[in-house]
Formats: sequence, structure tokens, C-alpha cells
Amino acid sequence: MLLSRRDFLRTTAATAVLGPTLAVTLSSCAATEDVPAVQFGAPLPVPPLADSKLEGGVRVFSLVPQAGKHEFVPGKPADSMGYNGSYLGPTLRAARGERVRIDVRNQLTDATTLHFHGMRLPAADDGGPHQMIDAGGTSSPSWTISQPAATLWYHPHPHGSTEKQLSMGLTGLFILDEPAGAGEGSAVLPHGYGVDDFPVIVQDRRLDSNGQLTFDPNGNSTGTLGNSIAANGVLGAALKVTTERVRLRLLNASGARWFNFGFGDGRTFHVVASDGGLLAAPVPVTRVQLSPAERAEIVVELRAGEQAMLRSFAPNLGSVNPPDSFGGGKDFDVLRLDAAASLTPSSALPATLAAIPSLDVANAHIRSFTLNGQNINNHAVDMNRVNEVVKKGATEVWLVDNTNVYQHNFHVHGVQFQLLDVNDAPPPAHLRGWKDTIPVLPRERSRIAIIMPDYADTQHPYMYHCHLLAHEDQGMMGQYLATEDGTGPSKLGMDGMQM
Ligand SMILES: [Cu+2]
Repeated sequence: MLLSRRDFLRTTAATAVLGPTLAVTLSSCAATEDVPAVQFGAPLPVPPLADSKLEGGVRVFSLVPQAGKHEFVPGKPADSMGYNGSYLGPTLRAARGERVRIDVRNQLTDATTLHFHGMRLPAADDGGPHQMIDAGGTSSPSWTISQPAATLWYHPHPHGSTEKQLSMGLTGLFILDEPAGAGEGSAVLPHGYGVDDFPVIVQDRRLDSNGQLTFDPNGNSTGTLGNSIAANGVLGAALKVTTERVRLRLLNASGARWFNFGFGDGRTFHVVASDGGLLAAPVPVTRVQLSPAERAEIVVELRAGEQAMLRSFAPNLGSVNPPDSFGGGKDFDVLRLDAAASLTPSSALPATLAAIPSLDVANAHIRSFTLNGQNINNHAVDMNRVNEVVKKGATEVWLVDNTNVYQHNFHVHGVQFQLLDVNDAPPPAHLRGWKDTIPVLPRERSRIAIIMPDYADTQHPYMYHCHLLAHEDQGMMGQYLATEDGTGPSKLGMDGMQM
């Protein structure tokens, strides 16, 4: 018996009412199609805040990439990977102005890297594919946090194995705060970690009939699409809400799947932050779409005693495709919010959140990036070749153009940028804050304004790439140097190659 996903969701809803005997029957039925049956109600785990120690004014964290076992399906432990544990990693947290150091000890049997996605930092500390950490090896990147409060994240970036290592679970959040007493908008947004402020790492996972993680980068033109949806590593998660408003820090940590988040009852919620920090003001929406690696912080209001299902509706992947191509066309339940019988009052949302500076692009250097197949500007990455050299701290405008009939996205390391326009039209309000990753739908052209990194280095490049992980692994990536005067070598010396 084959069920469409929509029928399946209806069936699942029915089993909740009809009881466990029927649920078993329907589970075995649904297991014959591509989406295993899931009952919602498992408590949403909250990744622990990482311990840190102060050493001479430096906040020091310790991360150990390691193999483990993780149960997506009860009784069927899957081989997995995590940081300081068996799946995902602790949430790192530091404030603007603090100097941090991350001591990494690689206990995997494979080489890895540790990339800080969205962070303004020196290229040598970025953890891109040039900063390989051998099995058993260590690394200690260190820098000073110099950007606004934001929900960033960390993950491996070894060229050719990024999809595999992320698929196994190597992903964590890096939350940045304003210095204590800085008095910005987040002070009145929900901000009690694990109380009314929750990280929600959403991933599609491809599980086989034994509950094991698998991946299939060549399964379609955009990479592995999973058959199960995990929130913080759990299928069918539920969050007990005890306050009138909750802040959800949504990260799409999938390899290829796009999510179009909304609620089952169509309720309005507010987007308060994009990839790189708070928006100018809360933006009321009923949907927020995230391509892989994008984040959105949302604030949801609940009534006492109610349930609200966070869902992913069929994403907009561009009108040239049939709806179910490349991960379109499907709805998924993601996370159920269960409001307590009485709720602690929350502050009203502030009218304004953060000042987003308007970047002066009148004299900006303009560069073009054409996305075609798994190439950028007709080339797969050459790890020795410098594709672009920029002047440190300069403002540039990059044009990103997708000539394909399927979607890509575009991420630039070491910076946050602003989306100026999409096909010459202004972006929607919730995409007008700081970004580090933008969707690029079929035949779409976007312009972004970037303040280049403040660090000059003629040896260590930053990467830019499609964040569909199969594309990235296939070489849909380029590299740029930031130097004092905007000139530099077209090849990296052997000193720059640490692979
Ligand atoms: Cu791509």
C-alpha cells in the first residue's frame, strides 16, 4: 500500500486519535513507502551550552569530534558523529568584544575541519578545507568576536566529505551576544536559553529500514534528500512551552532539503533575526523559507493549553520545475509546541530591534558569479587557484546568477552581507538584515553588498560556494584572498596549502 506524504500525515494524525493498536498496523503499512511513521511527543532535546574557561582573558572552548551511536528509531542505534557526544554538538556562546579560542581534538578516524559559519574572523582560523585536522590531530583557532548578536553555527568542511560528515551529525550552534548592558533589542526578546529561547536544528535524514543514516549524493541533481525530519536530532519532537512567547532559532542543517516553515493552523509569527543578527524590526509572516545553512529566529505566541505544529510546507523552488522535483512538493511536520495550562507572561515584541546600516555601494567593486551545473564561473574549485583578491574592509557588490533549472544557494565565508535585490526587485522584509547565505532559485539573479573581512592574508583564502552539500563536495566553490591593497597572487604557495 502506497501512501502519498499528505495522506500519510493525515493517517498519522488519525492514529493519535484512534490509539496504539491501529498505529502499529499503519506504521508497518507506511514503512513500505519512503517516509517512516513517526508519532510526535518525544521531548525536544536542547543542546547543552558548552563549558568554557577564561585563560588570560580568552574564553576557551573544547570540541571533540567523535563517532558514536544515536537512536533516531527506538531500539535501532545508528552509527553517528557528534562533538563532545554522539550526535550534534554543544552550543557555543560568546559576546561581542570577547576573544575566544576553540581547542579541537579530532577523535574521528577521518580528517575533518571545524568551520565557523557566518563568523567574521581571520582566514587561517575559518576552518575551511585548507585547515584540515588529521585523525588524532588538534587545532586551536582564536579570534575576537567583532559582529552583532546572531545565531551562527559550526560544522566540518573537508573538501569532498562535507556532506558525509554533516549527514552523520557534526553540527552545532554558535550564538553571539551583545556585551552585557549594551541595551539592544534582544534584551526584551525571549532570551532564557532552554526556557523561552530554543535552538531548533532541523535536518532531513535518510534512514534505512535498520534506522541507519545513509546518504546518496548522486540521488538527484541537488544531493541527498532525507525521508525523515529531525529537530535537534529527534524525529517527532515536542516542546513543552511555559511562556506566552517563545523564540525559536531555526537552522536548516540539511544537505539539500529546503524548508518552508509555518504552522499547521496558518498562524502569523514574527521573524526577528536573519543569518547575521536582528532585523530592523519584527516582521509578521505566515511562512519563512530556509535553504540549507540559512537561519531565522522567530517569535511565536501561544495560548494556554493549545498545541501548534511547526511544519515545513512545500517550498518555492522556482516555477520551472514540477512541484516534486529536487525536494519540492512535500509537507513535513517538524516540531509540536505544547503550551502549558498556564503560561508565564512575556514582554510584548519591541517595535524596533537593531540598526541595519545602509551600505554605500556607489563606488563598490562589482564581481559576477554565474552558477551553472556544479561550477561557478565555469570552473570547479582548484584548491591552488585564487579566484578573487579583495581589499580588506572594502565594500563590494557581488552578482550571483543561477542559470540552471534547479536551485542553488550561495554562501560567502568570513563575512556578513546584505541582499540588495533579487531579479532587480527589493528582497522581502525578513531578508533585509545581515545574511551569509542566500537562496538562488532557477534563473534568478541576486545582488549582495559585502563588507570584506578586516584581516589581510596573502596565503590563506576564504571560500565562497553553493551550500547544497553535494554541490560543494563536487567542487561548486571558489576562493578569495583579502589583502591590504586588493592585489595578491593568483596561485597559493605550498605554504598556503595545508592539505
Ligand atoms: Cu548548488
